[in-house]
Amino acid sequence: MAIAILCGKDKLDHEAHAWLATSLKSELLTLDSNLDIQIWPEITDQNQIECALVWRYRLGELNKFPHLKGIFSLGAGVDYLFTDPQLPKNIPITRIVDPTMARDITQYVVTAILNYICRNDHWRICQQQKKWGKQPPFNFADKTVGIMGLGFLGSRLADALTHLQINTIGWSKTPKQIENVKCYASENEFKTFLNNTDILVCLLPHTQETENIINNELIAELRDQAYIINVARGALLVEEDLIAALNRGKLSGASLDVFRLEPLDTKHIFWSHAKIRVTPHIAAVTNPVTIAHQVLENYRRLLQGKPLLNQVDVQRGY
Ligand code: NDP
Ligand code: OXD
Repeated sequence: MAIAILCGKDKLDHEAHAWLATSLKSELLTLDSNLDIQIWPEITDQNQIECALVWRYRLGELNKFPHLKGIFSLGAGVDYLFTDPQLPKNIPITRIVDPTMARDITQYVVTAILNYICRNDHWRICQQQKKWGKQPPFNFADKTVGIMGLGFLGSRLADALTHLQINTIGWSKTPKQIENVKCYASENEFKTFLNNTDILVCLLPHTQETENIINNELIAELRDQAYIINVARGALLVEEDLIAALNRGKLSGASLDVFRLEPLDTKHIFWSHAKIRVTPHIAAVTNPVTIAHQVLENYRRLLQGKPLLNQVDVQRGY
C-alpha cells in the first residue's frame, strides 16, 4: 500500500516541481509517519501504488500502476489529466480546494485591478521619462469587474471585491447568489454580463465548452477600453484576437498569468507588448503545508471506501 507523487511532464519540469513533491511528502509524513510515499521516477514497486498525487505528470505513467484506486490532482484545475490518452478509467479523481489558494488568487487579481484602475503603468513610464504626466482623476465607481466562473475561487474573489467597494458582477453555468454581486448564468445571460463588464477576470476551468471562449466575439461585447485578466488557463484565450483588440484600442490592456504553452516562448509577442503584463503562472501556487490535511483525509477515505472530498465530475471536466 503506497502513495506515488508524480510532478512534471519531463525531466526539467520534474526538477522545477521537486520542491512540491518533497515538501508534500515531508508534510504528509509529519501527519502520519507510517505512510509509504514514493516520488516519481523513483517508484520501487508499481504494484504497491494505490493512490497517485499528481501535477502535470508525464502522460501514460498512471497506467503503470495496476492497483491504482485514486488520482488526487495537486492543483485546482484538472484539465491536464484529460489530455492523457491512457488515463485509467473509472478511478475517482479529486482536486485541491484550498482557502489559501483563494486568498492568493484574490490578492493577485486585486493587484492587477488596482494597477489598471490606478494607471500604475502610466506613472511608471512617466517616472522613467521624468515627466509630470498628470491625468484626470481615476474613479473606481466608473468600472465594473466581471468574473467568469463563480466556483470556489471566483466566488471568494467576488466577495472580496465587494468588500473593497469595487462594483462586481459574475457569470457561471448554473445560477449563484453572492451578496452585493449581480450573478448571471448560462449562455442566455452571457451577452448582458459582458455588456456590463469593464474588467474581465477569467476563472473558468478549461473544458471543451470554455476553450477559446475569450475571442473576438466575446471582446466585441465588452465595454470599450476593457481590461482582461486571465488567471484560468491559456487555452481559453485566442491570442491573435487579444492582440488585435489591444492594437485597435478596443481593449486597454491585459494581465496574463497562464498560457497555451508554458513556459511562454521567449519569442512570444506577449513578453514585449506594451499593454500586456505577464506573470509565470504564479497567481496561486499549491501550498504543500495547507493541502496536506485534505490529501491525507482523502487517502484515508479512499482506503476505507468512503466518499472522497472535492471529487471531479469527469463528464463535466471540472
Ligand atoms: P470551480 O470548479 O470551483 O469553479 C468553476 C466555475 O466555472 C463554476 O462556477 C462553474 O459554473 C463555471 N463554469 C464551468 N464551465 C462553465 C461554462 N461552460 N459556462 C459558464 N460557467 C462555467 O473551479 P475553481 O474556482 O477552483 O478554479 C477555477 C480555475 O482556476 C481552475 O480550473 C484553474 O484552471 C484555475 N486556477 C489557476 C491558478 C493560477 O495560479 N493561475 C490557480 C488555481 C486555479 P457552475 O458553478 O455553475 O458549475
Ligand atoms: C491550479 C493551478 O490549477 O495552479 O491549481 O493553476
